[in-house]
Amino acid sequence: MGRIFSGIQPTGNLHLGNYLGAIRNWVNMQRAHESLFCIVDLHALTTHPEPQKLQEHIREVAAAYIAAGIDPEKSYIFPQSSVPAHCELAWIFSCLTPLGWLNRMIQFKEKAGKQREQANLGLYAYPVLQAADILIYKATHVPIGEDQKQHIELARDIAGAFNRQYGQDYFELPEPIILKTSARIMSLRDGTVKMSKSDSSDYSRINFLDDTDLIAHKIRKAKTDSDPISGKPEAMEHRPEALNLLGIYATLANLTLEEVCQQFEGSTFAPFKKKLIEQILAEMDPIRKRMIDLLKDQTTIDTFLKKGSDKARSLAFHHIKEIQDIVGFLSL
Ligand code: AQP
Repeated sequence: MGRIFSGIQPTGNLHLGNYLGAIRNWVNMQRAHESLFCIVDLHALTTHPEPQKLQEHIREVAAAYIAAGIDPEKSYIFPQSSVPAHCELAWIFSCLTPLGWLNRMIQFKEKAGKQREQANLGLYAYPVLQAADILIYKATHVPIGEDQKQHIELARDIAGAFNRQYGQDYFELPEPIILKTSARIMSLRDGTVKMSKSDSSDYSRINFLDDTDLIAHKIRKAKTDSDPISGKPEAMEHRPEALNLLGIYATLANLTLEEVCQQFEGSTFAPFKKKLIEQILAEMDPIRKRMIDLLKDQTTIDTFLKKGSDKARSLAFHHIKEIQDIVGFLSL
């Protein structure tokens, strides 16, 4: 039984991509692994949230985890900021990470865009903190979406750099788990960009808290084309929005894309969208209802978060003491 670590930023608008690409898979994994599911609020600071909104979004992510089936008694659900050792280790790693490694990070280039000079140091150093998030718990496995692969490779490189610098195999290199069931969900308005919390258009995504009517409306409005569905996914490569909707259906129904294309071959998108709406509602409606119930009771959410934080802190504290000793800090 390994130990897994993963997390989501509390930046609001938690969406179907976060669910199908991450949370849904974690629910199954927690049965076989000791699991830490973090709410990475330190990372969220790179986007300068209003303090009150940040608190609200942290509780929303916690409620979403629990509503989707993460068991707060078994797995650790906690905000990153409640375990100071993440930052302590991030500093030690910062001193071992060459700038050249960070300059290669695609996500920084994408997120900073043309405003590179204005981008904050936190965004640039994000993958170093992410490496610390994982390694402070000596996590053996990290379930991630395809988009996070480069960051996990960097975490492995940093772990290797630490081991070499201090001449011991302290860190085992964490393995990324990129599941077949972990679909990359694209925007409902542009099938070439991923569904994202920060997209300015709410019609680009299905949010966890969207009600039945809104979900149906968003899917009906989702961009498609007037051609019928082909029986082969390869024949639709130039139709990214169409492929995305078929992919969402396939993931929810636990089918392959080929099977879904065959099932709907020759159909236009209007009848397909009706079926897709049914699939999404069947999965997301009960989660939304549980989430709303949980959010009415802030004390219970905070109790779960406190419990998760206590467990995470105690594990991290043990490791940071060993690490401080290895690097030569005095134990006072
Ligand atoms: N569209 C997606 N399809 C599949 N998986 C996705 N994930 C995010 N978007 C999709 C997965 O969700 C986990 C946590 O993501 P995050 O919120 O920490 O950061 P992100 O990847 O930057 O997510 P967003 O929605 O794009 O947020 P913003 O807009 O705030 O940057 C990861 O496992 C990720 O793979």
